[in-house]
Amino acid sequence: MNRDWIATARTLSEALPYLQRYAGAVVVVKFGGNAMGDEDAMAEFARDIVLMRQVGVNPVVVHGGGPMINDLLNKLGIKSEFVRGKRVTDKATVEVVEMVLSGLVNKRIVQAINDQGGRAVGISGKDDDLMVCEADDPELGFVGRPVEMNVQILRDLFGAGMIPVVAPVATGQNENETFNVNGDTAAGAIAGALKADRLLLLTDVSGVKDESGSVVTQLSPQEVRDLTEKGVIAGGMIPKTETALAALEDGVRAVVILDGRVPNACLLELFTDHGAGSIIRS
Ligand code: X2W
Repeated sequence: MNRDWIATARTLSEALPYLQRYAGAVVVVKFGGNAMGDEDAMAEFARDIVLMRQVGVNPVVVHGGGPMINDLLNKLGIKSEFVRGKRVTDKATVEVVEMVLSGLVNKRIVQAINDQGGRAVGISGKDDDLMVCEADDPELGFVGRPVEMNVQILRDLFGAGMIPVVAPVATGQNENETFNVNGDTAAGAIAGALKADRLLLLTDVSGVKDESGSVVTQLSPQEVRDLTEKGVIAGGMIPKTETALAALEDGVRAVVILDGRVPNACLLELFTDHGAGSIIRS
């Protein structure tokens, strides 16, 4: 018999304890704009999500789309800048953010999942008041910090066999307010409110690195704080590790920061002995 088939059957057999462990689990997957890649990579990501659902996991996809927002802002001639990893968002910008995230990016992911035989439903933080925000910092304009989460809509969608795909756009506490929420922040708040078993932050780096530049496969919250104090965790990694620590405090069991460009990154993490990226847990 062909060796490849024997290896495939063995891989499936070895996955059994993981499949049993994650049956019924809630897994929140943050899919960043930089991790999205081309159509093939999108189809592969979608396939992993559909497989998760097929084996009894309840996945929620929370997406970003920073590069896609930049593209449309450039075409419209609207200038944009980031302060501490967050986009300064005026009235014109928040309209573009909502169009791109709730429209283009959200529906692209929904379609990719449905093309693989899943039943994805695209929503934003506005739907059923899933995520209600207040202004994060006056300097940032319409950037939201989640203050109230209503995750029943996600549980209803799980119960109906659906896969929720959430754009990080939220409503405010006053009428007619729209907030732009950092995708990692939104994924952390949703994972926390659901007390998820796993929060997977898919990005374009291989994980949290130590002083020598090698990826640390397991870290405690204290180790994260120490590496941050030493300046080893810096730049774009800071919002991710901050999200991770906040989510753990809210009751998420573990957070994994991993490279979404690695083929089948989610499956590698959940269903193999190997794991992927850096896992942070108490
Ligand atoms: C982000 C929302 C999208 C996002 C933005 O405007 O770019 C803020 O910065 P990635 O692809 O995950 O970076 N919001 C407040 O987070 O996209």
